[in-house]
Amino acid sequence: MKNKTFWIFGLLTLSIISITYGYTKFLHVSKKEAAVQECHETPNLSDSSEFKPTIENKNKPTGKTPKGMVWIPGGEFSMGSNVEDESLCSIKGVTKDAAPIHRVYVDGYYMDETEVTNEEFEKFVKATGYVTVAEQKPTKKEFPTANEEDLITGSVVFTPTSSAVNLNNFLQWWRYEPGADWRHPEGPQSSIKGKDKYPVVHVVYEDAEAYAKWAGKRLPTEAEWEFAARGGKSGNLYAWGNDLKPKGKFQANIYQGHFPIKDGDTGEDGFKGIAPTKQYAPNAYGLYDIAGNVWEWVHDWYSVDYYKSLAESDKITRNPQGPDAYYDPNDTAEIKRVHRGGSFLCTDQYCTRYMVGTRGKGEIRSAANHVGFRCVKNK
Ligand SMILES: [Ca+2]
Ligand SMILES: [Ca+2]
Repeated sequence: MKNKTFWIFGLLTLSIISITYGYTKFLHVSKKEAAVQECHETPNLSDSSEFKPTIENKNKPTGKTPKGMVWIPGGEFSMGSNVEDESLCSIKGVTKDAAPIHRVYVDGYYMDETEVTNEEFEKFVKATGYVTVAEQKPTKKEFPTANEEDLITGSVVFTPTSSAVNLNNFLQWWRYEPGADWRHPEGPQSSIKGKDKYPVVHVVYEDAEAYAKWAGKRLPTEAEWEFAARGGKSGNLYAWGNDLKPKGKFQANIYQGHFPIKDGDTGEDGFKGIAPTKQYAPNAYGLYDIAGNVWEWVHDWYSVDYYKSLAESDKITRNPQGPDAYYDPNDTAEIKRVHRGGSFLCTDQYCTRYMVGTRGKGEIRSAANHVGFRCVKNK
């Protein structure tokens, strides 16, 4: 990475990377522990009795289901995760922000059956002339201490390491790439030609929100996202059940092999890197890639203790919209909203956020090549 782009990499994108991988506890892990990179274990189901059955609403809309969307009935469900071995090779409690399990009710809604694709996003851009944040030159106003020559348009791209590395420094496998944006996911020399059905990436929260508004939709709340992802089931580890590979078959585009080294991704699940949408079976509600492929922005501010605050109430929380403000004591400088579902880079060696109850988070104006979104619509 060039020196002049290093600072902007830090300012713009440290949080999206760090947060996405839930590194905060990780940084406190000893080098000896962190060096353990090959571990393939099944997460322990903690106390499944904390989960109560999902009670789906019975009413269905009489109107026509919008094209490319599915009806999610809504209802009452147990939200969150109490699994301790979520990631980072048996380092317990990495993502305590998904605990405790708490009871939530959401009204029914339509949801995009896939992540928003390049083809769909292009229609929006053509219709509106919209310019994403990654395509806009950073300004002095936003980065007052930066030198003018360092204000370079671009985004963050995953870059495999040349050899095995200790997983305690994510800067080793991410770079700020000048000219990277949704049309050029790997940098200016790359393109989305022939990738119409791939999820759009390098979109920040406001880009996702602008698309949703144009489409007559909105971003899901975190509760809506999780209700939909669970597919009417309760307490499962994954959107499809409790076995990562039922009958030996992967159900989502995640990462197998040695992370994050060059040629380390074996693509055992069928894809090295990002995949077109709809390559795996949908969940019980007909949603594709709700786990893996790309992270998905949701509406809620990220607050580390939001679930705890909801669980302290003895009432069922109805249609929660997230906390009033973001809060992350481990990183007070960044403004974050929630990401859900994990990505093609999630691996049992480092980040198992493809597990259905777990959470991610991202700085609201930071983009990367593993974050996208899908929308919902009221009936
Ligand atoms: Ca894969
Ligand atoms: Ca996804």
